[in-house]
Amino acid sequence: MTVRIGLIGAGGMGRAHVERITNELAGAQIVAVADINLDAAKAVAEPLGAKAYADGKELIADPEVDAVLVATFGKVHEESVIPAIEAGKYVLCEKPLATTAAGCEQIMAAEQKVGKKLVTVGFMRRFDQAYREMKELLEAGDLGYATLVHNRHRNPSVPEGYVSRMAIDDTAIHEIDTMRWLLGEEIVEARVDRPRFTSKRFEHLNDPIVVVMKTESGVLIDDEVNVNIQFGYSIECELVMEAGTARLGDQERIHVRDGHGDRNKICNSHIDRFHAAFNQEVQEWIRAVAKDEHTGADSWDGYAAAVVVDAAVASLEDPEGKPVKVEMIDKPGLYA
Ligand code: ISE
Repeated sequence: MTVRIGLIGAGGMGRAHVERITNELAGAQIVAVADINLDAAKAVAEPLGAKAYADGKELIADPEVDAVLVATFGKVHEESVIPAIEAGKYVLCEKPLATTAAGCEQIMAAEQKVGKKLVTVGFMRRFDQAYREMKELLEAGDLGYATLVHNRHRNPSVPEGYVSRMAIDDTAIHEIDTMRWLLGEEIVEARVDRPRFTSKRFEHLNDPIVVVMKTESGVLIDDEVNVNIQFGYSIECELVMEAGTARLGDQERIHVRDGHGDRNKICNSHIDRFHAAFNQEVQEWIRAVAKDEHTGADSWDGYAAAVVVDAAVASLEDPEGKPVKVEMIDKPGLYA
């Protein structure tokens, strides 16, 4: 079966998904593209012989669309995700699932009504080979349990429209999800520390910051979010266990040693750094949809990330930066 996918949102992320589905992955085809800017939708759709829509809801209602890929701005995710659930179609929604916990709860309510998990949240690091090996190593238990995790999330620069809370709801949200998944437990508390800020930032931005989180069992997680580091896109993670540590390779590139030094090329964005992880994520989603199965992070994971984001943002906005407890509803049975 070829899964017929409708893409909502023809921006950079959406176009990167079209490229991988069309040229790199198996089992699916883009049959429709929607964007509030109809010309942008047409520019992506026409070379593929796909239909173009200005309204995502029309794309969702199209009987030739089997599954929906949502790559619009986080603030408008609910307006595509909920109608797709109501139409009984599988959805791969880029992170965040919604920008508020209430939005995520509405999405979970819609899924519970249908009685089926249809939503996958695009937390692609769960599909990264190195993170997967780290999780396997931890779960094998030979090195004991986790005590600490150190993370560094660095972007070369961000545009002026990037505001301080985005360091958490747009950037650190990846570590928030990855840490819950890696450790297999919830984050219960978050605090934001502010070091000396870089002169490379726009004046309105707190940058860098360090998000410090604690899990149910007491694992301490730190996450340096540093979004104007200039030199490139760099993700680091070190898991500390009782009798050993595991560290992620820094870049998805070869290592060269020659007369100029010992080095690897530096990626510039998440799209190249996590190229293989995105491919793996979308390929597993396509296979799962064809078998009428769910895969990847579910709506509960989207909700859990949103409530940790809320706690961290509250600490960021507190002049004393006090730790804030994460408030969570009970997990609905559908996500058990
Ligand atoms: C972007 O949306 C991402 O998802 C990237 O992984 C992250 O590094 C970046 O800060 C975000 O803006």
